[in-house]
Amino acid sequence: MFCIESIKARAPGPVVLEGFVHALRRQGRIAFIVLRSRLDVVQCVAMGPHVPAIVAGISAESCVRVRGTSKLQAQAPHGVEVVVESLEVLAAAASLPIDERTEASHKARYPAARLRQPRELLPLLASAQLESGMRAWLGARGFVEIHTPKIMAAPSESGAEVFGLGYFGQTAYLAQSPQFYKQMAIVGGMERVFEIGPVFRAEPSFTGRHATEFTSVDVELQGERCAAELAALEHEMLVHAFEGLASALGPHLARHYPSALEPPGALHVMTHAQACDRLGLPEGTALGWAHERALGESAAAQGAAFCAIVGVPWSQRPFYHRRLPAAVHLTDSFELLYRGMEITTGAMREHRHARLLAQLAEKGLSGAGAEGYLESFQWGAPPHGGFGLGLARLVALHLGLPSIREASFLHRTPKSIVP
Ligand code: AMO
Repeated sequence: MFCIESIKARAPGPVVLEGFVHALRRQGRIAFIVLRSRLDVVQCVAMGPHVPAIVAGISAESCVRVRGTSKLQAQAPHGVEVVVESLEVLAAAASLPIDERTEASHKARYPAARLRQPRELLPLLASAQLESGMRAWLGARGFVEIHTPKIMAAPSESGAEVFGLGYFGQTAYLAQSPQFYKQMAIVGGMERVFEIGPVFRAEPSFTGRHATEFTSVDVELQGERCAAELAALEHEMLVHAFEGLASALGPHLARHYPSALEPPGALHVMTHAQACDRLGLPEGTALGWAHERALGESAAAQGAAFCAIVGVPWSQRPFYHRRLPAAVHLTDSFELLYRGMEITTGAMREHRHARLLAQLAEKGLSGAGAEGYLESFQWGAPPHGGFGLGLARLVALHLGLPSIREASFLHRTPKSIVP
């Protein structure tokens, strides 16, 4: 692994570099070998009678080790090049089965080959950077990272979208979210927790917004606040993560995904009723993707990439969301749209045991398998709330990718579970 800035900072001097052959060009007794490490490339120059021996048998994308001397060279890309003394082929590459022009679904079949293209690798590096930016922001505010089981005795969200699996003679379920567990951590006194981990949804959807397995950023915290305050907290976290991303990968993003460098602006907040009004819909209408896009456009017209919709009807929310005391047909919950697409659902939770059970019954649910979650509320659950954010959606929207597949290393859909 190498970094072009550190080669440049230490030039002139001896270097040993390992990387992939990004490009190879021969001009008589001179050969230019462009070496790549992640997104960085450096030009290596081999000269003299040993050139044929050095370049013999090197194919594009082979993994090689170059020993040589770096020197500042104004004409070279990034102003530095390496004069090659020896080159060792560590692993010769057969020609890649895909290139930049290959159709995205076919590219997805070859993840290792796909990532050799910097434009395909960059979203994954951006995703990791956003993740660490969020982690740092949360850690600095006293949030504790937890890891909760992904095998559960009951569905954690809607029963319809859950994968069941055989589990020693009984049925278990893959976690649709760490919802119950993150709340139980709060009831247990952890005060502020988060988890960044896999969740599973048995949704037979083939859109660019859905996967059957994805990474969810789940946050939960103790304290009396309202949904708009939770949305503001998430907005602050995301702005921080965007800034960290821009400073880590700014020049690469500017080249490939310039939309990632556009400032998101202030958070735009509206009630669900106002959203319906703005769209000319009857109050209480369930909002779909086209509605979200239209709301995103109207927020963008006011300079806001983020739009929070608060006060979502109870009929559209899960049993654990707290209702608004002055309007019990509404919940103290929010959806966060980014550039016109939902990336988050969040809410204040119903923390009063009797009311939680009443809401469960009102939704026609038995709570079977979720007894541990439900009973914990008997022991004095503090007011709390939180949210769940789909990481791939965030990355796709931030970079302007056509779908979450391009924001994922290995994308899972109802029809794709290989490789
Ligand atoms: P929800 O079910 O809305 O809320 O999910 C939260 C966020 O996860 C993302 N998401 C998806 N991403 C890719 N593929 C999918 N199939 C998919 N489904 C959802 C979206 C969505 O906004 N427990 C609550 C969160 C909470 O209240 O804390 C929950 O999971 O970006």
